[in-house]
Amino acid sequence: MTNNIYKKISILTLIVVMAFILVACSSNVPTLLKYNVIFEILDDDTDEPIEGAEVKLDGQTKITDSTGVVSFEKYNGSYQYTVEKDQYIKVGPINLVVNNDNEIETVTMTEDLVDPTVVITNPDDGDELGSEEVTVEWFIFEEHSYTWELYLGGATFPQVEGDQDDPHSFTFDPASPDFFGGHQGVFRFRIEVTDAANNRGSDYIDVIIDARPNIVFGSSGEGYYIDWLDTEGNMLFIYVDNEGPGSAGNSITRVIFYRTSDTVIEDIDTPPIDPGENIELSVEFPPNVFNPDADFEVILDYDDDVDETNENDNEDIGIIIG
Ligand SMILES: [Ca+2]
Ligand SMILES: [Ca+2]
Ligand SMILES: [Ca+2]
Repeated sequence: MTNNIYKKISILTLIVVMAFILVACSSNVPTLLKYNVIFEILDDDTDEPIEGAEVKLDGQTKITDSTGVVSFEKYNGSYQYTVEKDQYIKVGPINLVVNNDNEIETVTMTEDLVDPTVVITNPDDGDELGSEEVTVEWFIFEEHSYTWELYLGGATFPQVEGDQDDPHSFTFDPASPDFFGGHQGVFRFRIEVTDAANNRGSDYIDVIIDARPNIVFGSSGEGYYIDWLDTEGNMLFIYVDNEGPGSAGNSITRVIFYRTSDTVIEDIDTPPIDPGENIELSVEFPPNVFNPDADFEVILDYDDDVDETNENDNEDIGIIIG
């Protein structure tokens, strides 16, 4: 009984194995064969072979020998290739099909020995920037296709990049925190161009940018920076404006009240002020300041927390007639 079962199983196994072999032999299963793909790279003007051309096929890169030849081995399939060589116009990507045979691909390349020329036309070298938007503009002279990159300041990554079809200009606000906000100095704007044959050209300008804030006495709306409202608790109001192009961070506004025989100091925490913003600060008059008039001094950015375009317009003396 047990024997019988084993026999049945082994016969079944044999049938399955034979069936499998039969299927494998009868169906036309393609054998995995590699074919030679041979590139021959020539100068289209002289017909001479180009040595040292970089042929990239399906992600694999090889360099042509002195006869301008390089070869790959590929299975049947469809692949893309490019050919690059300095001072020749890049070729590809081009589609190549391997179908049961070796392939010989002859590629002719066009020489380009002329570097691209770029000229920045705006702004001018030495221009002073920082209080309004600026548009960088440039011309590129190059008979073949090319790409360009604009670098602002000491950046190692381009601010913008494009090719011959993109606008050759870039508009931005130098005083924005994304650019030079809060800073001042000489900054270089540079264009780098690379043509299709990998020739390079560049131009730069050095511009002076002052994108710092400037904290000044603001306005109550009545042309004066202080206000006294006796009905709201004997408060002194001080208006502070940022008339510089950059944003001002936190600062301290110091008020020194002069009394008959001593002084009282009040330091007011002053929040960040955007360019063009006018904020209101308030402080209570200490006792006995009115004797009968109230005399005081106000110093903006007392601890010099904010680097400003003008540090010499931060102090004033006030008097309110009692
Ligand atoms: Ca060129
Ligand atoms: Ca100032
Ligand atoms: Ca300051």
